[in-house]
Amino acid sequence: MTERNNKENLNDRFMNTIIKSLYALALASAFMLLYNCKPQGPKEALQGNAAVKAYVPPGQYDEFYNFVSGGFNGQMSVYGIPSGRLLKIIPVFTMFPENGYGYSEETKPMLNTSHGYVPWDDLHHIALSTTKGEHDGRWAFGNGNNTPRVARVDLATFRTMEILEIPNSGGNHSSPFITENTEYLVAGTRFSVPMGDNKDVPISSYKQNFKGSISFVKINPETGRMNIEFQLRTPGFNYDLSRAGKGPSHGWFFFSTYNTEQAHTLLEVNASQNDKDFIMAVNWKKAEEYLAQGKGKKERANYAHNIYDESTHSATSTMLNEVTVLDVTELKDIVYFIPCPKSPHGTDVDPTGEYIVGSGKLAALMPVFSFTKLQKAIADKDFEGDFEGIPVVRYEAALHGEVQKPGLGPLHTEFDNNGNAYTSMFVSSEIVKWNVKTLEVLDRVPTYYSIGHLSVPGGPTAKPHGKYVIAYNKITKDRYLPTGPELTQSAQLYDISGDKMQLLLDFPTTGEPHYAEALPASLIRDKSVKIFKIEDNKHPYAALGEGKAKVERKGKEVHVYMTSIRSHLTPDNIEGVRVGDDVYFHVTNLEQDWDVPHGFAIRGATNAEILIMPGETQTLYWKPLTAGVVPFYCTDFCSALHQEMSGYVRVSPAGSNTPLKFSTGEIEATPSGE
Ligand code: RUQ
Ligand code: CUA
Repeated sequence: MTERNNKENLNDRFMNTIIKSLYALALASAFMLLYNCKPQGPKEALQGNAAVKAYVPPGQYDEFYNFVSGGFNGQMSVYGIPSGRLLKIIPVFTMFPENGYGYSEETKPMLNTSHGYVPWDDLHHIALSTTKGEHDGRWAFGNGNNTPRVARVDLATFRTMEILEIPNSGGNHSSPFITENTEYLVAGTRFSVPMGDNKDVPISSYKQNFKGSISFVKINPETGRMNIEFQLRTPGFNYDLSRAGKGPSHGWFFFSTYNTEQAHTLLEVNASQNDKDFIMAVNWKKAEEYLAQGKGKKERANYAHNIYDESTHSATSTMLNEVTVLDVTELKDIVYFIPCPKSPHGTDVDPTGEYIVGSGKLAALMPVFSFTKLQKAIADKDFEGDFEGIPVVRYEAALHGEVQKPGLGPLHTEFDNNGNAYTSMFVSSEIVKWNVKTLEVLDRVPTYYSIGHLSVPGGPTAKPHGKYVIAYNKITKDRYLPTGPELTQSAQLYDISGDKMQLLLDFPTTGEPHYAEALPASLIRDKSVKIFKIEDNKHPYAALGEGKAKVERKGKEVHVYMTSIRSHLTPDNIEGVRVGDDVYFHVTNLEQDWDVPHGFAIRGATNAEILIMPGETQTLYWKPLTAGVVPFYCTDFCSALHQEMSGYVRVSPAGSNTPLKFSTGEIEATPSGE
């Protein structure tokens, strides 16, 4: 084909897509007219007892914890449901000045990667650990979408305990999704990239050189520790989202894919050509067999594994250098493709484990596949062809049925405990409720506006708790007081206990919420850690009592072993520090009482404060650059005498011989001549 022809071809396709998009827009507007986007005035807002249903009286607790991804803020936030009250922000992939995460010496290793210190990421999905398919309240996992990583948060401390980098990945979007007993967490690459020894190849050689990769991260059932057990090398296109099978389909994973066109430019047009992309069905038990037979190939790979140790209150970062790869184009029966209309986004498995829902972003219907039929089609070799040697199952052979006219732009589906599904419709801005067996649409409610993910408490598990669905919307527009060009992000709570869904509450969220999960508060409330026992503190620089406080010099390094207790820091007078020293304040909080953190900050430190929990030690690094006397203080209003909780460091010029001295409560006679 000549270049001109190529261009014309592209132009044609571009026009085609524009026409299709216009058509979709027109349909969308028609929908908007039908299902008016604006609330119908106070009538709708006050319908029934909406306010009462979302009201949690002062002093009372919410029924559910909602763990919400923060998207581009790299954090996880925790809300109470039904009140929508923000309870906590958990920094995961992002530095957090509020408590010193990523700023303190102890937490810096958490953000180490093969690229060095990466203090930001884009956290899209949450997975709460399960046992026998049900929430067990142990851990929350999250993905770093940009610099591929997965993280584990402990639900007893609400802290990030572990971050594992994912090598051979071009962006970790289809992650973290977990198996029913949290055996594995998956991390699938969104972008295919060149892999192996030669990665310096022309972008136009996508079809030959670009590959996909799915990491199976094994979770230690006792400790929660993660390690990459194996990676599947898969055909080069985009892997978007995933869900594990459960019950009868336990042992399988399902991934949505797009860009099976294998385009590398203007994907908006070029990746929307195929009528159907694939849902990739992965038989991971089969992969385990191959692994046990030694069929995996060891490959060099460079990636960081960061672990926070609760007894030393410190993280360590270890660089690992090998992964085991199983090539699914060579090893048969691990992977099958199911055709799925028009660039599927979400793929979701219902609580019984029998039905797999595909959500084509550009499709006018939603296919629901049957696991039983899929197994039969595989056994009967009922295939319509292959893709790079991988069998493509005949669409109708695996199909349970199609949800007709569900709405526009289906993205994600959650389930209740009565056999119903709830699908978010991005383009028509609504949640659509339908029956999983009969595929009949039962109800629809508008969302304000452009819903992305949605969450039913327990929605992805074998036993959904039901009751509510929460919408996480992409556009906020006029729902709140304007705050300049950037508006707050927005979630909405709906009651789903009746036949008809009912809007109860709008609440703002931080960052951009993608996926979220909710579990009953009773699962974790009572095991929440209140303090760290001081006698268990194994931090090498801890001062386990005021008598142990001291200051030591090792060359240019000055280590201050400091303690904090209401309402003083020990020592609070330090002399003998010199310009250019590397000063480490190791602050041990001696309190053994719930909710009494102390903070520490010193003037001019190019650093955040640190916030130290009872029984814990944290370290702030400071390099004084000018001589003088520098105040430091506690940043957390801890008692009536909090403002008194402060001290001074005297900094002398480099090379001076001011003796090293430290004290608290010592009053000397004013030295004469100084
Ligand atoms: S995505 S709005 Cu990054 Cu989970 Cu679907
Ligand atoms: Cu300690 Cu304020």
